[in-house]
Amino acid sequence: MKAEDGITILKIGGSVITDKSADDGAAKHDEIERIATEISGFDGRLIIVHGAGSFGHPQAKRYALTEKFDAKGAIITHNSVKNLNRFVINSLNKAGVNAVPVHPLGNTVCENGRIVQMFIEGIRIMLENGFVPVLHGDVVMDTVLGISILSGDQIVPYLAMQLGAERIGIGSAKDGVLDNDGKTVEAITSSNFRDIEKYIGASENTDVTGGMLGKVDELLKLCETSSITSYIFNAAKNGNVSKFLNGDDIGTAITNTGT
Ligand code: IP8
Repeated sequence: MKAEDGITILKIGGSVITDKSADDGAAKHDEIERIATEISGFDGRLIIVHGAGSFGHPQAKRYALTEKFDAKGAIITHNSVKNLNRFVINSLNKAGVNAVPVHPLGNTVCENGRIVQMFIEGIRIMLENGFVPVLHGDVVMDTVLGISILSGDQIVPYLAMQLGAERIGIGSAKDGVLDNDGKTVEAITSSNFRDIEKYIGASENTDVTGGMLGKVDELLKLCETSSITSYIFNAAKNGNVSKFLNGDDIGTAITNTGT
């Protein structure tokens, strides 16, 4: 790894590494291990953010955390997603990646659900020293609501802006954003978003943070303020995480080029 290498941010969706239809944490350990092995082949500066899947969404829903403050529910939800993070960290370390956990609960403040502050100096130093920080969707403190649910989908563009990331990949369980015929949409820009928006289905499982539409929305906002193109691709397909990390443009590009 060279210090001048650009930063890559990879999100691994909760639907890829957990059984999202379960009503309590059910991890797909084989998938976590496969993805960890694919990541171990990468030699650049990398940040991983993973979703919560059944380790966060059902718990947040059970305690209605997007509607009201509930301290006990917040702790239960955080502890659950922290367990998933431990599985991810362990598999990455086993595969030879120097992965370290960064729990947003401890370093992030939101206002009405939007990040207003994140202590990222630690992440910067981790990257300089060859560590791979692994963040995740989490419960965080909120200046207005007390606590809010912060999606990994919001963390990714925030970090990309703050750290000037070069490449962003969102590994979901679908072949990118699909059109009405189930075909992958090649590129989404702010010009064609309104047409494509109607195809973007809601998540089949419990998702308190907006599913695919939430992802596209966050990445389009990033495009408006930067020239960073993001790729939404299928991380459940063997080899796709490696392909993305090796520089292939796969899945759907969310971009502002050509607008
Ligand atoms: O799965 C959600 O994060 P996401 C976080 O990245 C919780 O949207 C705790 C439900």
